[in-house]
Order: sequence, then structure tokens, then C-alpha cells
Amino acid sequence: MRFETCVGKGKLVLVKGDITAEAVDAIVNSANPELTPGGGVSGAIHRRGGPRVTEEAARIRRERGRLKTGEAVITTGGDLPAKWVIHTVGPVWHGGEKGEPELLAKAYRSCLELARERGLRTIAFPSISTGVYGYPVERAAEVALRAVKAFLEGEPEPVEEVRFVLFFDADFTAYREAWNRIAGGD
Ligand code: AR6
Repeated sequence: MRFETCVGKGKLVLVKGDITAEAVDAIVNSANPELTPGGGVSGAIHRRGGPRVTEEAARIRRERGRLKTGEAVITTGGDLPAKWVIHTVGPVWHGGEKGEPELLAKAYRSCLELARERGLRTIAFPSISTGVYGYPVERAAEVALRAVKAFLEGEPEPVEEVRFVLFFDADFTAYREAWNRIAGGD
């Protein structure tokens, strides 16, 4: 399952897969505010990245305190094929009236801005907040893709490729359908 399209000066790719296998400049981790390994995609990234990722994340936590929702920090990729891991904290879903869409969009933007500041060319995202944090995937997909589209269209020199690596068929389908709605101008 794969879909690819040009957006602004960049490329948007949707694939089904395991983000820890992606050989991109940076993969994004859907982290907790403490930057500890946790479960889900975060547990997988720390496991495969090894102690260098976990130790650097712990050092950042000690130096700057807990991460606020929507913020992002960067560590080495350790043993991962990706060179870097960008850790961000998505919102917990509380029904949609607690600023969840804005916070989710902010998380994507923070990662993209960090990637651009560091001169990274390819970045891969998981579906932030749609696991343990409970954000309905259809809604999250739309917020995520709108945030990426705005970034790719609005930046004179954006990253070259933004990839979403979706773990389940249903997640891939949700992102693919959300993109159809967005690109169709709905
Ligand atoms: N590659 C790509 N996507 C994955 C992978 C993988 N290897 N593993 C899981 N997913 P979740 P959240 C998908 O729960 O909802 C952690 O414990 C998964 O199917 O990992 O943002 C943190 O420490 C789902 O679609 O993250 C936080 O406390 C998506 O990744 C909390 O969970 C996100 O699911 C963050 O919750």
C-alpha cells in the first residue's frame, strides 16, 4: 500500500509499514512528556534505536523538563536506519473540544520546523495520538495532512519528502481518504 503526490515544492507519501525500518533523515516519535520509552510506536523506536536514543532523551528531559503537548525535540537515531529521531507529544483525545486539533497540528508543525532548521530532507511520521491517546484516526488524518500540506505549500524551501508510515490497513485507508477530501478542496 503506497500513495505519493507532489505538494508545493515537496512530496507527500503514504505507506503502510513499520516506521522503525524507514531509512529517512528523521523519523518522528509519538512520545510522552517524560520522553521515556513507553509502549506503542515509542516503545518500538526506543527498542530498535537502543540505549543512545533512550539516554539522550533522558538527558533532554533532565535539562529542559517535561515536554509540553505540541513541542518537539531531536535526538540521534542510535541503531535505527534513520539518522535522527524527532520526539513530539500529541494531545490526548478528550472528545475534541479541548483544543485537540490545534495541538495535534502544532505537534506536526514543530517537527517539520525542527527538520527544516536542521536541513533534513526526508521525514517520516507515524499517526500521532491515534493509539493509546485515543484520537479518532479519521479526524487525526485530516488534521495531520492539512498541517503538512500548509507547511509544504507555505515554505520557500520545505523538506523534500514527508512520509506517513501507517501501521494498519485501516489507518492507511483513513489517511488516503482524508487526502482525497483535502485535495478535492472539501
Ligand atoms: N510503526 C508505525 N506506526 C506504529 C508502530 C510502528 N512500529 N507501532 C505502533 N504504531 P501509539 P499515541 C501506530 O499508541 O496514541 C506511548 O506509550 C499505532 O498503530 O504508539 O500517540 C507514548 O509513550 C497508532 O496508529 O501513540 C505515549 O505515552 C500510532 O502508531 C503514548 O503512547 C500511535 O499509537 C502516545 O500515544
